[in-house]
Amino acid sequence: MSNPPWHILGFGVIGQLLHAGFSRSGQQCLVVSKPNQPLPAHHTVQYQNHTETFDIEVFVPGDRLIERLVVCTKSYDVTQAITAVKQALSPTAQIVIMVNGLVDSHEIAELTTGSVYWALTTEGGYRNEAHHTVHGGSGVTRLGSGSEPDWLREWQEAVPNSHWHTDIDPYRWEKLSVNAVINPLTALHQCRNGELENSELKACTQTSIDEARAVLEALGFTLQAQGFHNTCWEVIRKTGANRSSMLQDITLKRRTEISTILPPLLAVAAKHHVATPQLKNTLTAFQQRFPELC
Ligand code: KPL
Repeated sequence: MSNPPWHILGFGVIGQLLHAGFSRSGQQCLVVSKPNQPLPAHHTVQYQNHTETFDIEVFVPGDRLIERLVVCTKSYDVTQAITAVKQALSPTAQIVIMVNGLVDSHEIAELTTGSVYWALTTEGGYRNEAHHTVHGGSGVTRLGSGSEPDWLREWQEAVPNSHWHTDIDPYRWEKLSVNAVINPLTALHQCRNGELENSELKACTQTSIDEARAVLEALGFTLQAQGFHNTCWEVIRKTGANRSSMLQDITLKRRTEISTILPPLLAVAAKHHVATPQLKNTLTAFQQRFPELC
């Protein structure tokens, strides 16, 4: 029997890069469109040395139930987006949620009888136009939790440098911390990720890294805390040419994911009595500057 097709919910930068990966590896991948937002017939991805165009096959509800769903919407939209396709989900659906920011696992568990997995990626990309994505830098993708699902090999064919973790939580918090450092600073200073290393911004980036590292330590994620300095600077360098997703949102005057990134991290810091003055200042500055995009 052939493998069930993948379905992508949320066709932004990550959704388009994933769709391209599944298509390039010969796997069927349908895109779930938003009501009143029709999708074009194809989209284009500009890689480092070449550009490729991919046909878009749109999911039609009622055709057949969704067995494999990858959700890459904005973090604040996940619950609503899954609720909107709930009727089309198979009772045994495998759902992979791949977003920035913290999403409430309990809320999602109530929406499905299938299995829910979490994925996070440091792949960088940005859009020149709605359906033209520039692959801004290769990264690492981590997935979990529990025992390896039967679709893992196919996923790894489509998404290079993907790793399975029986416990994904430490990596979810690590990624949240990376985004808490990079995204608001790049948005506030309107700079590419790599520019955080220039002399003017380096000091406050480093202080943010130190504070986020202390939060990871307080949460008991020792391995991630120990490596956090290197992890964060490595993401900054590898995605140096990239405009962070938050800077892209600000530029397009779209709601940002700040509410699912800094406040959850600061709440945990407060609970564990970890001082985070730099991160708090960043949040305040962000809220004052972009009140309508928070
Ligand atoms: O996740 C990202 C984002 O922009 O949201 C990083 C890894 C910082 C890449 O830009």
